[in-house]
Amino acid sequence: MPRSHRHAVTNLALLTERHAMQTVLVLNGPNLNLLGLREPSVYGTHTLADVEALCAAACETHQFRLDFRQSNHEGVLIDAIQEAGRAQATGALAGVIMNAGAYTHTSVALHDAIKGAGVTLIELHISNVHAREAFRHQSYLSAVAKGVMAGFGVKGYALAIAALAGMTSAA
Ligand code: CA2
Repeated sequence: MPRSHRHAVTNLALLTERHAMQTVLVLNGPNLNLLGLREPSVYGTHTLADVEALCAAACETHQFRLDFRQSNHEGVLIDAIQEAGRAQATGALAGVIMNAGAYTHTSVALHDAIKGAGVTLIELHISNVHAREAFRHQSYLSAVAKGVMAGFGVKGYALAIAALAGMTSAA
């Protein structure tokens, strides 16, 4: 095979590989680092490390690469969403699963970031926020999210990854 064709084949393989291994960003907001360590009656006994392992398994099933993060800082979350928007535009990122914690109920800045980044984002809550205090019924994220997952415990993360896989698969 001529050298130039060999390059074409290699490039095609790299391209296919890139699309087969899109990244999913799982973004966790304030206080979620305390998961499993406090309030087990509301959030269960799984730690954030357990959630990361569960997401890693779900990503392996759906042939995604996992980028798993947590921050207590609104600006850091906004930077991550902007970065995700750029990555999705290149085809490298399938989407974002975001548990914004209490920022869900307060943050116009996160709303604007998601909208501005044009990123596919699934809003996630471990608890059923609608069965809790009235202040948790309001979300600044829902209107700019592709979908909302709430009340399925930490298994919701795996369900959301499966939902993203369903959205991005060619079939
Ligand atoms: O149900 C969810 O996943 C929430 O997003 C969790 C947030 C809460 O503010 C939302 O209304 C619903 C709280 C995350 C803090 O998690 C903790 C876990 C253990 C101990 C203390 C806080």
